[in-house]
Amino acid sequence: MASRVLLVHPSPLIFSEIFLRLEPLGVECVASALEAAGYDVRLIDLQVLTAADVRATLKSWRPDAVGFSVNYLANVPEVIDLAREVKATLPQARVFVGGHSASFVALEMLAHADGAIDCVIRGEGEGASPKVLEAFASGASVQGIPGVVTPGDLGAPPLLLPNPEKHMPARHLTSKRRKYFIGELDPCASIEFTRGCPWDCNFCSAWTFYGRSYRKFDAAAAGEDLASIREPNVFIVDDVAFIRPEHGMAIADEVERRGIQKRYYLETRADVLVRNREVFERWTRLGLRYMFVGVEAIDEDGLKRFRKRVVMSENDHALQIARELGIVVAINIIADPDWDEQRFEIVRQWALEVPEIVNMTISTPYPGTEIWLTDARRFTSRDYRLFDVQHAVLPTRMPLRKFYGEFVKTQDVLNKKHLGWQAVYDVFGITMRLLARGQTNFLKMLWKFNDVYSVDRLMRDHEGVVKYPIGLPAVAHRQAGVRPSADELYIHHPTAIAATA
Ligand code: B12
Ligand code: SF4
Repeated sequence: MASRVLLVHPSPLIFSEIFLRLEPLGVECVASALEAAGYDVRLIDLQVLTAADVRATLKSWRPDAVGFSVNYLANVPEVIDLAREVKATLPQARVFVGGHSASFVALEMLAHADGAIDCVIRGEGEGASPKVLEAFASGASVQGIPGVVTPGDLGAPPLLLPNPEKHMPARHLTSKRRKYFIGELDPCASIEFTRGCPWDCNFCSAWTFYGRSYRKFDAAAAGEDLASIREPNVFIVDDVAFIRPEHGMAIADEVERRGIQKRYYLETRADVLVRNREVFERWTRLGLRYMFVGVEAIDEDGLKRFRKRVVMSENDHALQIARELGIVVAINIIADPDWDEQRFEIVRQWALEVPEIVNMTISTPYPGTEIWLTDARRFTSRDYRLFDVQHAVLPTRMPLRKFYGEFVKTQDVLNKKHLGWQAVYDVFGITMRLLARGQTNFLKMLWKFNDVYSVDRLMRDHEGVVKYPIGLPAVAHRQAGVRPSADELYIHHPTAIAATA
C-alpha cells in the first residue's frame, strides 16, 4: 500500500501578497478523505512554506505519492516544474494533480508535464483520490476511475459527492496557521457551508465546475466544523452565501446552540442580500463583519454583458442594506481591456463617492468560462502566470503600459481611500491589538501595496519565458451570444452523483 502521501498547495499570486492569505481548504478536504482511508498524509502550503521544505520532505520522508492542488491557472507552470523535481528525486513516487483549474486544463497539463504527472483528478477530489492511491499501490490502472484523466485520455466524468460534508477539512495538517488572514481578520480560518452556484455569469467558472448544482451542508455538521475551529475569525468560502434562507437560519441556530463566538467574512450577491435581509441581519448579530458583493460593473450595459442577472437598483439597494446593518462591504469592478482613460476616471470618481471598499480586477477569459470560448483567440499572451485577473491577456485599446498606468493609478486611489492616513488612524487600535497578539499580517499589508502594484512590475511580468503555453479552445471561433452546451463547459454534471462516498 502506498502509505505516505504528500499534498502540496502552490505559492500565492499577486492578489494574496497584500490583501489576504487563506488556508488551502480543498486540499485539506482531500487530505481528510485520504486519512480516513488509512494513508499517512502530510501537507505543505507554499503560501506559507517554501519549495525548500518540499525538497527536504521528499528526501527525508520519501513519500510514495505526491498530490498537487491547482485551483489557479497562474500556478500551472510552478506545479509542472515541481512535479518534474519529484520524479527526479524519487523516480518511484507517483504524482497526481487536482483542483479547480487543473480540472479544466487536465489533458494539456499532462502533455506539458511529459510523464512527470501520472494523472489529473477532475472535480471534487475526496471520492477519487483514495481510489487512485489504491490503484497506484496495487499496480492497477487508474483509467476508468470517474474523474481520472491520464495522458491523452479524458476518461470517465467525475461524480458529485452525495454528502460533501463527510470529510471535514484536515486543519491539523497545516502549519503556520497564524499566517492565514484577510484584512484585520487576522488570523482567519476558512469554512464551507455549501458547494456550487446556480447562476451562470459568463466570466466565471464556479458554476461550470459544479454543473450549476448547489449542495447544502448538513447544518449540524457545519456547526460542528465551525466549533472545531480555533481561530477567532472565519472566511465562509461559499460562492454565494445564504441563497437559501432556511439553511442560513439553521446554521445560525447551531452557532447559538453551541455558543460559538467568531467574526465572519463572506461573499454573496446583491439580489440574495436584498431577498434574505433577515438572515444577514441575524448573522450580523452572530459576528458577521465583512461581506464581498460581486457588483462587477457600475452600469446596466456592463451587468448585461457579464450576464449577472441583477440590475443597478438591486446593487444600490443591497449596499444600502449592508450599510444599515453595519457590515463593511467590499465590491469588485471588472476592468475591460477596451477601457480608455476616461472610463477609468469615471470608475475612480464613483469609487471615491461610495463608502465601500472597492477593488478592481481585469477581465480575463479562463478555461471553463463562456468568455474563454469566445475570446481566447484574441489572447496577447499565452503565459499561464498572467492569468490572475491582475494582468491584461487580451488586446488593450490603450498601449499596454498606459493601460497598466491607469489600472495601477486606480488601485492606488482605492488603496489610499482605505489605507490612507485617516484610515490608518482609524485602524490604529486594531493594529495595536493585533500586534499585541503577535499578529503582523495586517500591518504588513498596510505598507506593502506600492511594492506589489507597479507598472514596471506588471510590464516585466509579460517578458517571462513561456515554457508551457496555455492551450486554446478546441471549438474554433465561437460567436459571442451563441451559448455553448453543458458538455462543452461542465466538469461535474449535476445528475452524475456518486452512489456512496
Ligand atoms: C476561497 C477562494 C479563494 C481564496 C484562496 C483560498 C486558497 N488558499 O486556496 C482567496 C480569497 C485568497 C482567493 C483568491 C483568488 N481567487 Co479564488 N476562489 C476561492 C473560492 C471562492 C473557493 C475555493 C475553496 O476553498 N473552495 C472550497 C474547496 C473545498 O473546494 P476546492 O478548493 O475547489 O477543492 C476541491 C476540488 O477543487 C479538488 N481539489 C482541490 N485541490 C486538490 C488537490 C488534489 C491533489 C486533488 C486530487 C483534488 C483537489 O478537491 C477539493 C474538494 O472537493 C473559489 C470558487 C470555487 N467555488 O471554487 C475561487 C476561485 C478558485 N478563485 C478564483 C480567482 C480568479 C482568484 C484570484 C486570482 C482573484 C480573485 N480576485 O479572486 C485570487 C488569487 C488567488 C491566489 N492563489 O493567490 C477563480 C479561479 C480562476 C482560475 N481558473 O484560476 C475561482 C474559481 C472563482 C471564480 N469565480 O472564478 N480565492
Ligand atoms: S460570479 Fe458569483 S453569481 Fe456569478 S456564476 Fe460566479 S459564483 Fe455564481
